[in-house]
Amino acid sequence: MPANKSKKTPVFFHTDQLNHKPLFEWAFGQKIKHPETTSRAESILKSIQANPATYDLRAPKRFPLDAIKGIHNTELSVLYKRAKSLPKDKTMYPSVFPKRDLRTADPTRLQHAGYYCFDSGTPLNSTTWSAAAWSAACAVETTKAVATGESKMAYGLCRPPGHHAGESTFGGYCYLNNAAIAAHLLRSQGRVLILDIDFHHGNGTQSIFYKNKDVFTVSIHGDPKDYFPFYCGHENERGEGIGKNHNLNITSPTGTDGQEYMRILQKKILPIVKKFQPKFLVLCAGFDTYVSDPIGGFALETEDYHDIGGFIAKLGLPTIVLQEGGYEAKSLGRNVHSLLSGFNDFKHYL
Ligand code: SP5
Ligand code: ZN
Repeated sequence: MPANKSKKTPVFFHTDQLNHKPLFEWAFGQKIKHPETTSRAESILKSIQANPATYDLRAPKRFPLDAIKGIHNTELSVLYKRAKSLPKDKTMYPSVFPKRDLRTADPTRLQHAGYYCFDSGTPLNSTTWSAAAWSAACAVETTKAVATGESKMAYGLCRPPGHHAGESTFGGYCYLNNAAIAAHLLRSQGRVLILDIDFHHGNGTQSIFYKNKDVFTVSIHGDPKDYFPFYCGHENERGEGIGKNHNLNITSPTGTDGQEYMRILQKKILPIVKKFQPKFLVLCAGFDTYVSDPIGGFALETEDYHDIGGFIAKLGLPTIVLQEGGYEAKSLGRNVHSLLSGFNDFKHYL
């Protein structure tokens, strides 16, 4: 039997990731129930645990301080650690967001959180740092499982998600950029392609690698004219300096379905892979493209994720799959399993 074929897919998750429980967010003046719930992770876990012959569920053991430092300014972790001393029932919702070039801030003061944060949906409490760091640890372990050749593909159940977090900014329910941390670990071994299929533009990842050409960032998303994060993710953002033409934003209209999505992948992603010749792929796997997602505006069905997984597998690259968004908890586990099965059902070794 060809090597690897009988192996299970490594999956990483740490139970401390469940301690972070944002309760509500402010959305244009409305107080709404927070979409980024613990039930999301529980739905995925249930689906993983229902398939013990397919998945090997493990907990990361090492707290990933070095890996985080590889991407993020230390002020961010100083701020998150400061939030650890908040009383259990207290949450910090930043509400003053200064224009950066006009201000300086002190990350040991929680009231200054607004300097680092860019929206009103990403609060800090005593558990945020640990949950975000263990989420990043999942990304680190997933990366290792693939980089060592143990597995062609592995999945990090990263929650909270990461792709909106920048070098020294957080927002969009994201505190640490898990995908950027993964790519940074890999880049000494060769070129890395980050493909972001979350419904929202991966603005944090884009900004981190905007002036680099060894990490190519591509994001397929709802048009930021209408959707979060609004101020970037437009198609004319192509990278800067030596990074020029190493960032690609692909916007697609509200209602985009699986067929249209597959057309985008075939037409836009294949040529990039052919030209850029990455050694690794990091997939930012958001499922808020699902038809009944409460936030996203696309119309993908569960089977479409199977096709996407097959497309990704066909690229033939060692692949690090990291969880991003997806807010209909009851379908999330099923959709994650559909994507991963799509990858695994593709026969690499025939
Ligand atoms: C990781 C990720 O997917 N983050 C997304 C952050 C989106 N935050 C803005 C959500 C605005 C919610 N508006 C609800 C409108 C429902 N019709
Ligand atoms: Zn999203």
